Amino acid sequence: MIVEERLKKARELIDKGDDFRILTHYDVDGICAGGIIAHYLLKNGKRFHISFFRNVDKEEISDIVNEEDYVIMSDMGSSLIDSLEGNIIVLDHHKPPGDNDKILHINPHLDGYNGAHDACGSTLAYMLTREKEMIPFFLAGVFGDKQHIGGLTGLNKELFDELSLKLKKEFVLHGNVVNAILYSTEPFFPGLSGKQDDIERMLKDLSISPTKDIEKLSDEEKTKLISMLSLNLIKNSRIPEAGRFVFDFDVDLGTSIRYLTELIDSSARTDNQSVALAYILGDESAKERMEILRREYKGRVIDGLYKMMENLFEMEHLQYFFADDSYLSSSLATVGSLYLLNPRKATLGIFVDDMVHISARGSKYLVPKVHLGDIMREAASKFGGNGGGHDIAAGATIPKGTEEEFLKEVDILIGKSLSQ
Ligand SMILES: [Mn+2]
Repeated sequence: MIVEERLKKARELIDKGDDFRILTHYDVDGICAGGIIAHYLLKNGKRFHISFFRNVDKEEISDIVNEEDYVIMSDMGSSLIDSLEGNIIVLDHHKPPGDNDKILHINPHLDGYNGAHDACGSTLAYMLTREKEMIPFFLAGVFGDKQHIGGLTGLNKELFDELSLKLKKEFVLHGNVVNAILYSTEPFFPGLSGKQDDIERMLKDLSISPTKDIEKLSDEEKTKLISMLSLNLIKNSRIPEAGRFVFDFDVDLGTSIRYLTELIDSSARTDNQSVALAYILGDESAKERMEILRREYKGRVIDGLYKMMENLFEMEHLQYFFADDSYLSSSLATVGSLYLLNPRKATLGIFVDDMVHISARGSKYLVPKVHLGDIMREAASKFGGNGGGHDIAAGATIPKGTEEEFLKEVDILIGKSLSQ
């Protein structure tokens, strides 16, 4: 297997160096992958300098690479594979345009795996370093990239089996009952999330003390709470199975991996990657800061969701809304498409600065026929923009003023795919 062979060579290369530059993606998977590697370097007496990237700019990366003796890229790098040479390790799971033996290119696609599902950046980082204490962060990367949805496959499944880890459906909320509902966006409970007085009123009706921890509720209290929240989802969501969203897959390692993923995600989306990194490297006090960031970010998402529900525009095969920033636009599109909006239509979040940025999400109803990444690419190129991505999650950037025509084009292309 190419991956295993090159991982071994990568460990040998790390043994040789003293000083490493880690370049990693800004999101949960990127933070976890980069953090797992940084932890390994420190443990082995090496120094590192880590940088987080939202966009992989070829010139910027090659400037850095030229200055450094040893470079490790995680959750990114395969797209630049042709241009790299030297003491470089690339651990990426995005589909590579090719291979390059002038560096150590480690990508599950090279062994015939599907990088969208079978392994993510943190999977590869864990396989490189094999440090048991980093298992929660391997898992958070998998959850962050939503690779566990639909069941584990490929290298993820192999590691789960090897480490005797179990994916189980659990109640999604944790900790203080009021706060748990107050900041919940996955799922989002319309009329409760973000509204403390309404939550307290509901809890009073159910005779549940608002200061209690969910873990300490009696079976009867928990059952009442779960049915009330389920009912909220059934009433407010357009997704037929919404009532079941109060349970979701999790791994219980003393703490909930789903919750850990939310904490790291909030650091990522508020551009506080270093806080999550500090936590991965063992600074327990960083958890409190992540908690604050989670509340801050969730509060913004919840405000955005209420606005989205009031200002949603519908076309035949898509629904769209405007958001205040680009992180928010993608979070809102994700939450809207997974938990709230019409699952028979694509969901598009639009953010405008000097260009128009679109985050597009499909659904399980659309995916068999509609490849949003291809549609974004085709429609954007027609209006002088760029687009692409996965079948279910994609994006595009187009010039200002073309958005109306662009949306019409996307609507037509989705319709065409559906009728095939
Ligand atoms: Mn990733």
